[in-house]
Order: sequence, then C-alpha cells, then structure tokens
Amino acid sequence: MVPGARGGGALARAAGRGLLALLLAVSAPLRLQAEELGDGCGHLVTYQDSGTMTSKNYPGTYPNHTVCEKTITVPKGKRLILRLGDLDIESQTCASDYLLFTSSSDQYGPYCGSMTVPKELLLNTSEVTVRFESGSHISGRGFLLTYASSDHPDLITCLERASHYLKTEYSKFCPAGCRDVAGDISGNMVDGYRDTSLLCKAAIHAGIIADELGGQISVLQRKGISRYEGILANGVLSRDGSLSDKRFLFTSNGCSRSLSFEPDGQIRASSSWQSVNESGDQVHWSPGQARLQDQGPSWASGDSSNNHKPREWLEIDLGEKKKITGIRTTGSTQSNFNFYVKSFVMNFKNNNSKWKTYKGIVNNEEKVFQGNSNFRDPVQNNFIPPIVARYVRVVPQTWHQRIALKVELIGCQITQGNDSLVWRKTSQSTSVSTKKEDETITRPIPSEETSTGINITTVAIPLVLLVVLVFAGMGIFAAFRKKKKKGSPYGSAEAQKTDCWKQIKYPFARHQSAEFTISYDNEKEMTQKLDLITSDMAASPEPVSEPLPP
Ligand SMILES: *[C@@H]1O[C@H](CO)[C@@H](O)[C@H](O)[C@H]1NC(C)=O
Ligand SMILES: *[C@@H]1O[C@H](CO)[C@@H](O)[C@H](O)[C@H]1NC(C)=O
Ligand SMILES: *[C@@H]1O[C@H](CO)[C@@H](O)[C@H](O)[C@H]1NC(C)=O
Ligand SMILES: *[C@@H]1O[C@H](CO)[C@@H](O)[C@H](O)[C@H]1NC(C)=O
Ligand SMILES: *[C@@H]1O[C@H](CO)[C@@H](O)[C@H](O)[C@H]1NC(C)=O
Ligand SMILES: CC(=O)N[C@H]1CO[C@H](CO)[C@@H](O)[C@@H]1O
Repeated sequence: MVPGARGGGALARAAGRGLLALLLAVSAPLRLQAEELGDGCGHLVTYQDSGTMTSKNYPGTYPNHTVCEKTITVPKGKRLILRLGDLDIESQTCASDYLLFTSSSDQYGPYCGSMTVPKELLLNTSEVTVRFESGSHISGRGFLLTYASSDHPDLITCLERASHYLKTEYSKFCPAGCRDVAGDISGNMVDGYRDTSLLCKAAIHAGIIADELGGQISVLQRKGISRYEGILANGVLSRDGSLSDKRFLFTSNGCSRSLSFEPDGQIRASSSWQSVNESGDQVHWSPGQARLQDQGPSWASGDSSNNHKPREWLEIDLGEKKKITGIRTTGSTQSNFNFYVKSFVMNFKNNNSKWKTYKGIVNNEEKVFQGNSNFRDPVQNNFIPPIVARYVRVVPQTWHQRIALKVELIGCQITQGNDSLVWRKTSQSTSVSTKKEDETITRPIPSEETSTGINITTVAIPLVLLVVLVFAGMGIFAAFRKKKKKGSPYGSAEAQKTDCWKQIKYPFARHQSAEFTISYDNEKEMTQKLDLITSDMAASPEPVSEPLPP
C-alpha cells in the first residue's frame, strides 16, 4: 500500500522535473545533469513537521552517478532537527560521493566514508536542502535521515530498536514514514514485541501511530517471553520470534476493548451463501456467523464472481454511537474453504445520517485497508483518527475465491464533555503549524479544514449579511432616487450596478451558510475522531534522556 500523499507528491515532483527538463532542453541542451536531481532519492515521506528520507535502493547499494536534492521544511518559526539513522557512503574525500545539508545560514558536511558524523543536528532555521551525490563506486548503503521540528526533541529514527534503551519507561517521537523502511519486528500489540524490534515500525503495527503522520509513543520495557507470535496488522507483518531477555509494550489510551454486538439483529449483509456439506446437509454462511469469537464457518457472500464492482457489505449495528479504533478480521476459518477478503473500505453512519466512507487523513481519499492473506489468521487494522458511529459496514474490495469474513470491532464508549476542549486546543496548534506549505503535503488534514471552515464562516456570515443588508439598502435607496430623477443616466447605471452586486452576493451568502452547516456537522465528529490522537499526545510524559543508541 502506497499512501496517496506520496503518490501525489511524487507526481507533483515528476511534473516539476518534467517542466524543469523541458525548460532546460529549450534553453541549454547540455545541462542533462539537472534532469537527474531526484534520481538518487529513495523512500521519502513527509508530513507537517516530520519525515523520513533515504537514498535510492536503501539499504541496498545506491546507484552510480546520481543526485538527490530535496528541500525539507518544518513550520516557520520552528527549528529543524535532523537525525541520521545511517550513513554509509563509499568515499574518503567526499569529492563525488557525499551528503550535504545547506540552510540559509549554515552548511553541514559534506559527509562521507567512515568519518564521524553527528547523530543529530539542531538547525536554527526551519528549512534545509539535503543534497546527496554519487559517482562511481562498488558498495555503500547511502543514508537514512529523519527530521522533525524542535517541538520534538525526542525524535528517533526509524532504525532505533527497543534494545537501544535501558529505561523501563520512556517516550519518543517517531517521524512519519517508518513503515516501509527495511527492518524486522516480532510480536504483537497484546503480548508485546521482542526487544530487537524496530520501535517506530512496531508502533505502526500496534496502531499507536499512523505511518503517514508519525507521532509520540510511550514504551514500557518488560521481562521477555519465550515466544513471540507474529501477525499482520496495519500493513506491517511482524514475524514470530524466539525467547528474549526483554520485550516492550506501548501504553495506549485504553480505547481498545472488544465492542460487543449480537448475532441476530445487529449484523446484516448484502447477501449470504449456503453450501451443502458431505452428508448432504445445507450449511448457512449467514451474517450472524460473522463474529470473530464464534466457532464455525464465517459469513460468506452469495455471489462468488471475482470480476465485478465491489457491492457486497457486512453491516454491524453497535446499538449506539461508539468510538471505534480498530477492526480485526479473518477469512472463512474453514480449511476446506479458502475464502478471504484481501482489501476493504469502511463505511459508517449514525441514526439518520447518510453513509460516509472512511478517508485517509493526509490525502482525503477513500482509505483501503489491507485485509487477510489466508482463510485463518486474524489481521488487525486501526483507525487513526477513530470512527465515531453507530453503524459500520465492511465493504470488501478484493478477495480470494469468495467473500468470507469474521470481524471484531475494537473501541470504547464515547466520553462526552472533555473532547471538544482537547480538540480545540490541538486544532489551533495544527492550523498554526500547517501554515507553512510543504511541497509534499497534498491536502490539509481534516481538523484544519474544519477549524478554518468555522473560523472563516463565523467571520464571513455576519460580514456577508452586513454587506447584503448594506447593498439591499443601497438598492432601495437607489430605486427611490431613480424614481425621483427620472431619466437620469447615472441613476440607472447605479441601480444596475447594485443589482449586479446583489446577484453576486446572494449566492455567496447561501454558499457560505451551507458550508457552515457542513463544517458544524464535521466538528462534532472530528471532535471525537481526533480525541485518540490528541489524548495520546497530551498523555505522553516528558522526554527522558537516554544513552544514545550505539
Ligand atoms: C558502478 O560502476 C562501476 C564501474 O563501471 C561498477 O563496477 C559498479 O558495480 C557500479 N556500481 C553500482 C552500484 O552499480
Ligand atoms: C544561525 O547560526 C549561525 C551560526 O551557526 C549564525 O551565524 C546565524 O546568525 C544564526 N542565525 C540565526 C537566525 O540565529
Ligand atoms: C453437515 O451439516 C450437518 C448440519 O449442520 C451436521 O450435523 C453434519 O455433521 C455435517 N456433516 C459433515 C460431514 O460435516
Ligand atoms: C439513535 O437511536 C437509538 C435507538 O433507536 C436511540 O437510543 C438513540 O438515542 C438515537 N441516537 C440519536 C443521536 O438520535
Ligand atoms: C475530563 O478531564 C478531566 C481531567 O483531564 C478528567 O478528570 C475527567 O474525568 C474528564 N471527564 C470526562 C467526562 O471525560
Ligand atoms: C479570523 C479569526 O476569527 N481567527 C480566529 C480563528 O480561531 C482562533 C481560535 O478559535 C482564533 O484565535 C482566531 O482569532
């Protein structure tokens, strides 16, 4: 799964490069070098105030004769923290192979070879240009860089493992983009992770942070266990692991209970299947069998054709509005029926509202979750921010042989009252922190959209009303004058002008007030949606000083 933001960013960059190449081709045909400015770049994920960047093929050998140049920024007024997780560039002189950081006031590097490089750089600017260049060489992994704003002095890289830290409790900041960095994790969110696991990747696996956002993690070190069971969760596959001295767990905000629903009445589906077993009896694969905790066959859809548009669904009614932070799914669970759902989207609604689709926070597009890869093993996906709804639908997008599902929803009751306070506090800070546009941010996060929506409309509505009133008044006044000064060319011109203004202003006013209702609706939902993130962040303890990882 490639987050759309990166796709969008890559597209924009590609378009930019194309344009640049075109300009250069027209003006100076021999400047081919410039066309390759992004050639040496590998993995790149950025979000608001943190991100991850590597050289091409990392951790494999970077290519010959490439350049990677990128400007990274954090919100204006903040300072940049750069952390090099890995640097392995085959050169002793840094002549043709090097890594260099240039800000408006300073230059750091060039770095290469086996020189000692600072693990962390605290810049006094919010912007830096990263330049990596390679000549001809045989080996070398290149580099892995993470960055964040100075709000996150406890930034770690994607390569830090729990075994690097000695404390039994600590909090760290993971940058955006650690999911697809090479490196193993073993274990799971319930029993804990083997201490050799990558911290940030494990936090994504556990549903504590989203890959595209990054965030604060709180880690508890515990005595190891004899075996770690790997599962697929949030697009990350953890492996089985053997006995270790230590393991670690994440503290969460507690909204991770299994939500109960009854097999009859609270589960519905678009269709269901009946099979005939060996003794000639009919077996029902009804929606009521879709609870993960129940034995026996799962729910299966009536239609098994594989090449039609997804239109089957499984619906769960939780009886009242709840906060839903995750979902666990399995396939048929029956070894003689190799059925499972490979990907799905989530729809949700409340008592009388319309169905909505769960969207990604960064690109605002329908979020497709990675489902099962066999009929048996449970797979977990988390919703960051959570879904707040009474009804949810799992809508399979791709499947193996036939749609078959068992589900468990994870979440908690909605706590009224405090949420909006927390939300207001953070929405302010996010709208401030996103003012500085990053080239790779394609769309603002919903909270910002909503908060500016309210901000604009609370100001705009009285303003528009005032303008409309003033113009209406002027119109009436002008009409009077027109009647008095019959035949005056000025009078009629003025009247026309007023009419024209009225025509523009009225639809504008309607448009604004329509938007107001929408954003107000959203506000209530976002309030609860964002609670998980915000309370996680609010609850994170002060950063503690740790021995630097070796
Ligand atoms: C770079 O070029 C040299 C000589 O042409 C070659 O031996 C080497 O394998 C190349 N390195 C990479 C990473 O492709
Ligand atoms: C940033 O630091 C450099 C020295 O490292 C200094 O020359 C420069 O004036 C500083 N800029 C600001 C804005 O503080
Ligand atoms: C077939 O289904 C019936 C009714 O569900 C059950 O009693 C019987 O044991 C099943 N036979 C086999 C071979 O599974
Ligand atoms: C939704 O319906 C349920 C039962 O029909 C009711 O208890 C609940 O108060 C309703 N919720 C809202 C927000 O109307
Ligand atoms: C509101 O927050 C306070 C402190 O943050 C907490 O003690 C209280 O239980 C919260 N109330 C609700 C309804 O969540
Ligand atoms: C223009 C405007 O009204 N801006 C306000 C947006 O909302 C924040 C917090 O609610 C205010 O501090 C701004 O003044």
